[in-house]
Amino acid sequence: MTRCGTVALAGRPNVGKSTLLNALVGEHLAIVAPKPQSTRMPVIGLLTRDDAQFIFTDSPGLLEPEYKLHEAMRAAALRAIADAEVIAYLHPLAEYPAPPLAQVARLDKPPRAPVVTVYTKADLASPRPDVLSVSAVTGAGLDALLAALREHMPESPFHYDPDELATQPMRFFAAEFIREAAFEQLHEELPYSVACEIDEFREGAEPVYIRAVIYVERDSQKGIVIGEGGRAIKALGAAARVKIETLLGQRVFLDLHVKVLPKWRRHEPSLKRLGYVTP
Ligand SMILES: Nc1nc2c(ncn2[C@@H]2O[C@H](COP(=O)(O)OP(=O)(O)O)[C@@H](O)[C@H]2O)c(=O)[nH]1
Ligand SMILES: [Mg+2]
Repeated sequence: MTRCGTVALAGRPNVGKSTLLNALVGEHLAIVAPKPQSTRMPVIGLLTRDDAQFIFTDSPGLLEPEYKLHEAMRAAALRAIADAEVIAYLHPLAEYPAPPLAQVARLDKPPRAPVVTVYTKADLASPRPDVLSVSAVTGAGLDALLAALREHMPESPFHYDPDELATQPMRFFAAEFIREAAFEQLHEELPYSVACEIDEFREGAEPVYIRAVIYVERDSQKGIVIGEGGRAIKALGAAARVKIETLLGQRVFLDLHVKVLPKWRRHEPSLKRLGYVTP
């Protein structure tokens, strides 16, 4: 009998959830940034190894909401925990020991699913023999982690083709990679004001034609994103295009536009339109 189930990667912002998802799946699916709170929506990654199929969900970090977008992010993180068959609770090894997940997530009651505590960024701390630790950078500990998770996975037929890595549509990843480029190229708080919407995704074309809108919250931000003579938006678009082409395996023409959606992070209808589900 095979095993198959969902594994939620949970933990505070910046503990390495997205990087670990990518390392496990072997493909850059989830966006990663040195700044916290880059992940806003769950990203699903699949790994089928021997008799086990792992359905990993990367989700936003568990945080105290400061505005409406954060409420949507926290709700998504809590849903991922509630829906999981196994919870991989991530915490940096350098900050050993991890506080209880229920405390970090402010859960009323302990989660239904078994919790496997995983210490991350092991390459940055001295080793500890008594805990499960991984480094997404060196790959150390990943096989042991999979073995530990497998023990908790229900017996079940596979839900997906063993060759599949992702379940979400390419337009989702396109929007995410544009945001990732924004996190790389824009400074300070500006990436947090960036949202992205794909207006058109023409697969039949060669190169694939993608029309995307970057939303910011104020006119002054729009000026910065575009930059002098359009230089900033050009560089951002070029970086995002390469990321999209890598996952898609096809050449892309990225037609990028910048618009202002005033205070969208605090505005329920704007959040809804951008696909963020508030509780
Ligand atoms: N040295 C090292 N850095 C890591 C590791 N995993 C993640 N990071 C870095 O930690 C930061 C946050 O990672 P990310 O995956 O975005 O964290 P998330 O917010 O929990 O999803 C990024 O700068 C990553 O490059 C690791 O295993 N080793
Ligand atoms: Mg993340």
